[in-house]
Amino acid sequence: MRKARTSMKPRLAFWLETANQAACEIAALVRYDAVILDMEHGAIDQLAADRLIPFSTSLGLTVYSRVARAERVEIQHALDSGADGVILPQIRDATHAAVASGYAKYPPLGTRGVGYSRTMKYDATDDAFFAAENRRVACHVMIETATALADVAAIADLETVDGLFIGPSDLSMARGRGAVKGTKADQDDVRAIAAAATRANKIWAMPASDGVMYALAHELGADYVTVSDDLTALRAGLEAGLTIARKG
Ligand code: 3PY
Ligand code: MG
Repeated sequence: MRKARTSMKPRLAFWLETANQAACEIAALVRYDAVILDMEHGAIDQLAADRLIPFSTSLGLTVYSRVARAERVEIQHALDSGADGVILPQIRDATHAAVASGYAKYPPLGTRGVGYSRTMKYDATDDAFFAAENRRVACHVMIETATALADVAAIADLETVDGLFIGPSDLSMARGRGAVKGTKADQDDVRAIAAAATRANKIWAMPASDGVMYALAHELGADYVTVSDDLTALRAGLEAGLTIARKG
């Protein structure tokens, strides 16, 4: 388990919304630390993910998969393909978190199924592998519903949970504040979740969509932040091209 890193800068991650190998290569070249395959909102299918995961790992990126749903098969696919961890969206409460995060860990800790896949070198294995794999894979639970926020201390305490990932947009909507604006209320939610993770000696992460949220993440000791995604980067690049033409 990684400890909170208050004195260190957060690791930098980007979301991958499409099956774009070049985006992973460019991100590695410009020194991102991690890629998050966005299987919840992106357009990446399982076969593409199975190829992108070892490809990104070979580039030196840490690879997390935000699974489409916090369900057994989605979680097992990501981990069997070799992802370093899963991020579980739309967790409702501590009971839901206990069941869903259990799918990421082999017994006796959890209930992950045995798959004879890439991580098992396509072969049978031994007890030492299962123990090591439980330590290798990270399970980060998203706090983005009002009920998960109410249960955040109990969620952070779960043995099968290695960290918390804040979903500020859904949390703001769920708490009746509409679109996230980075207000004091949004920041107070971040502080509460960071404090729960830190108290439980777990890491936490969040999207840092602007300098204010990045500074907050850094101040509170986030382990990693997301600062872009392949489609936003593409849009910014295309818009930059138009600016050149308009000035000319
Ligand atoms: C949210 O803000 O709701 C997220 O899921 C982060 O992308
Ligand atoms: Mg969300």
